[in-house]
Amino acid sequence: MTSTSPGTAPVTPTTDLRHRIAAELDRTRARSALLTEAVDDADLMRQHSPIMSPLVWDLAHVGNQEELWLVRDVGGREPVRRDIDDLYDAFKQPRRDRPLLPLLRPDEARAYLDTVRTKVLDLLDSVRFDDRRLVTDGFAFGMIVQHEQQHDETMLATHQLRVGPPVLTAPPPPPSAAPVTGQVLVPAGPFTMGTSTDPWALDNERPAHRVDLPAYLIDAAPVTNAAYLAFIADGGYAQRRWWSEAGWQHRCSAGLSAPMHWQRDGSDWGYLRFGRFSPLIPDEPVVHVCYYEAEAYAAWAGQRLPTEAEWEKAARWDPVSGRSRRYPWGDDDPTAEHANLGQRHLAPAPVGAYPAGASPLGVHQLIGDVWEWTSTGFDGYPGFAAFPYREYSEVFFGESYRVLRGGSFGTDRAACRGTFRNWDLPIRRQIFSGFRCVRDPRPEEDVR
Ligand code: AVJ
Ligand code: FE
Repeated sequence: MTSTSPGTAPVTPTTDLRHRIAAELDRTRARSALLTEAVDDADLMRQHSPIMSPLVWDLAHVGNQEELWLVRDVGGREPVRRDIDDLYDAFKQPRRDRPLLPLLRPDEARAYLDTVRTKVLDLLDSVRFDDRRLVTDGFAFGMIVQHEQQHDETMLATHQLRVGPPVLTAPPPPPSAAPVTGQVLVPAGPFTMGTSTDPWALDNERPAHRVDLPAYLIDAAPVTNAAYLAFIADGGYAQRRWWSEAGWQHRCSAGLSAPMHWQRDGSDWGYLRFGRFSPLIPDEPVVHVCYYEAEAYAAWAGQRLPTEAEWEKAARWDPVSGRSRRYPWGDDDPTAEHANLGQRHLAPAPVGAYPAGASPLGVHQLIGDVWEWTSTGFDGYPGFAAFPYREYSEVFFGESYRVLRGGSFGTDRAACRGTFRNWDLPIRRQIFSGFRCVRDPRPEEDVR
């Protein structure tokens, strides 16, 4: 597997992995820089919502995690700033208190990130990828890339909560190639859920295991603004019967009456998106709804939310081979043709905009656009083992959180795949969350 040409270093799979890691680290840092250079220092230090961190906390926290895992653990090097570990420990510092901490100032945070990154690129040159499980196939580096990308998405959500003139720009998402409506039948039978082989998959995606499901019908596209508007117009928010007990309680105490960031525009609706007001686009997936709103809509529509397994089977199961794919379209990494990912656009794309990203059964936009709520609580798969630390996943296991799948327009491709699991509290809607519905076949429907 080694090829050499005169005068150049041998190109081995390991050299290739080093280059790929360096490129991913670099690409990711450019995104963090964009998100934090878009506003001034005072804005970076400010807290835009009590449930979010000041942007400068996210920035330094990303550097601190990189120092902990790559510089100290993988590299075995001396600490750069052991004194700031506690400040950037998410478990020691609740979000609401973070603006009061003696945080690194923006210039200090940037210098810290640069120092850490220089050491990481240096140790990347000589690290042995077969030494320990932590570095096998570059896992620790992949974990740190994903961590930074996840915080970048969180920072993007903070930008959405920021009050003030727009500071981010991006071209609009592509138009719909053809309308996508109705539901797709997923036949009964087993499929492989999770993975034991994807090298950068996180602990909660492992191990691969067989799940047998009865037949179900799943929406061919996420629920759109137009559909959600019909629920609102029909008094959906005013009728107790569509809401679960906990959902109704939350709807009342929080005074919910429409998705977050929606505003009345005369007799119409619009939304305020990254500081710009625009009329509602009817065929765009609804975004910024909490779990309880999704659940109520589904009940009103005579549907239910998919379980996590139903979502994953629709996204990964190939009826021809019986295999589970990495993505709905196959095993290849996403391109701009497949899915609306990576903050390339600052909005979900209308349904039908990504025909090349559809699953073999014809389910569209499972990856990208909006995170999709599932009815499943966040738990470990059978055989789960925390790796490399309990605080990433395991401490969140239980019924308090719901799993979301598929990634949003703000999710990077490095932190998104058919097996990737996100989770949040059912009341949260500052994230880029939407949903699709499923239903069980009726007895008279012949689904074999
Ligand atoms: C997987 C998105 C729920 O942001 O709380 C970031 C990711 N974990 N730092 C979160 C994460 C530690 C996590 N989510
Ligand atoms: Fe973090």
